[in-house]
Amino acid sequence: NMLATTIGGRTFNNCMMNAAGVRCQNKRDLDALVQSDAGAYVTKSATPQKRAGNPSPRMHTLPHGSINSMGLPNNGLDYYLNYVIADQQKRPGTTNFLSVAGTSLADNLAMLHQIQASEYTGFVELNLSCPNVPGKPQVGYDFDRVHTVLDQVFEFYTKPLGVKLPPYFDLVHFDQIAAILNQYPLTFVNSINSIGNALVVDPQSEQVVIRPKGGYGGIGGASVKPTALANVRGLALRLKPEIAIVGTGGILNGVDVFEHILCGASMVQIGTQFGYEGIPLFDRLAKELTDIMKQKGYTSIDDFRGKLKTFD
Ligand code: RRO
Repeated sequence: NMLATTIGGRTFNNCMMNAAGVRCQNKRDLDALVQSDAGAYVTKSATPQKRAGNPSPRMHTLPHGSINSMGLPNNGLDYYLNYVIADQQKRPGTTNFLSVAGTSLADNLAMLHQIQASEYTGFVELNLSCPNVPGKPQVGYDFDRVHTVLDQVFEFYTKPLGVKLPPYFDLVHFDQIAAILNQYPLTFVNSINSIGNALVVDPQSEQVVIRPKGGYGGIGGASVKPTALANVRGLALRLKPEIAIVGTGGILNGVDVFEHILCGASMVQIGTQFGYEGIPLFDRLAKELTDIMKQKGYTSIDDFRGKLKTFD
């Protein structure tokens, strides 16, 4: 199987999956992903209790992507934890991703204690990069805070864990975040979340396009691909080899997947384009990446993963 990948000793028959937040909020969405060609699914980031999220309109389509300020609408941890446990009983041997995004350290620790005590054996993606909860800064931009969170998490948490990071824009920040992450037994790092707190203006109506936060929201889709690739590559070059990279951002076609893998991704996630295209996306991307690999004579993603060439 040409598209297979391995993370933390778990094998996935396809290196492509949804990104957290998009079409993964309820059982119907998740069942559709289970039936799809995706190699795994990730659930909408959970908080301890159900949340309605921010007022609408809270997502807007752009010519080259999307802007959102959803504000963490979700069904609460119990809902997603019950789903992934039932699924692992139905399909033993498969691994999926349970995303959690507490709006406080206490909430994250409480959720991880509950997951640790449960039967769940799959991956947890700890979201340190939600840009859209008013008054709650992105943890991933506060390096001391990331250190504190991970110190407290790994005091007790022993199951496979990864973190979802915001994009970084300075090489010194790649150095700083990698130096912190390398101190912990992380299974993976997922880069990037949306480019937070952007502002889209409609000149015709002279208005912002989404209601929350005065129109500020996170950008996803085609326009974030160069930032995503820089982050995937920047982390791949700095993290210890035991930490796999999940590449997210700007994937619309097989070429985009190929580029993420060249930059070091072992798995890729698709958010905005999955929102626009739905389940058929995964079959299309699998065909497109397979065609590229065949043209180049590659038989596995390990043949080119992380092997991007530079001039010096
Ligand atoms: O729900 C959201 O507003 C949201 C989250 Br938690 C996130 O991590 N990234 C994003 O773009 N939106």
